[in-house]
Order: sequence, then C-alpha cells, then structure tokens
Amino acid sequence: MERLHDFHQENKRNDLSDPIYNLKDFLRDFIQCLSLMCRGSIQEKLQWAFKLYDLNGDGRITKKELTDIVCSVYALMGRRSFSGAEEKALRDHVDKTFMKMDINKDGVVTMEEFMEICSKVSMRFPLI
Ligand SMILES: [Ca+2]
Ligand SMILES: [Ca+2]
Repeated sequence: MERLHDFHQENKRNDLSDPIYNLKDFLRDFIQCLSLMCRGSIQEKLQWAFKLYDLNGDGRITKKELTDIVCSVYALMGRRSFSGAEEKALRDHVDKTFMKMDINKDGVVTMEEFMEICSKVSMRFPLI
C-alpha cells in the first residue's frame, strides 16, 4: 500500500517532461500500482483513495482539497471554466459532500471518517 502512496506522491513531484522521470519509469510504476490495486483488499483500496484526496499528505482532507480534486476531474474531462451558476452548483455539491464526510464537523475528514462513509456507501451500493 505504501508503494501506491509513493507512486501518488512521486507523480505530484515529478513533471513527466522531466527526462529523469521518463515514460518508461512512469509506465513501470503505473503498472505496478495497477497490479497492487487489483490485488489489494477493499480497505487498502480505500486507504489509497484517501491518500489521493489528501493532497498535502497531512492525514486530513480539507474542503479545499476536495474542491481541487473535483476541479481536476472536470479539467481532465475538458471542462476548465464554468458559468457563475455552474460554479455555484459545483461548490454547493462539494459543500454537501464534505458535510456528509466530516462526521464530527471539525472541518477536516480523517481516514476513519472516510472509511466509515465509504463503508456505508458500499453497503447501499455493494461492490461486486
Ligand atoms: Ca490534507
Ligand atoms: Ca472530521
């Protein structure tokens, strides 16, 4: 599992245009991570997912980190700008999602809260 986190952290640091971290290295690491994801337990996969959201690696997900991830997903889908109404709807959605995830309402989502919420969701929508 640490290897998955290391991969994520490395990709945050490495610019893929950097010749030191070339395509061959990237593909090797990516394939290793896919392999681990396929073999890992549900708990390991959720821990890895938490670390993806925890952008600064401090063990807590903030609303800004969740917002940044959602915006990154939209950017990957080709959406880089939003109308005022779309941006408000997006922020409202992030706010509601974050409020559900932040069980003790202290302004951050811990690994424990993340795991608890994900387990409730997976009970409603069982993973095959
Ligand atoms: Ca964080
Ligand atoms: Ca919390």
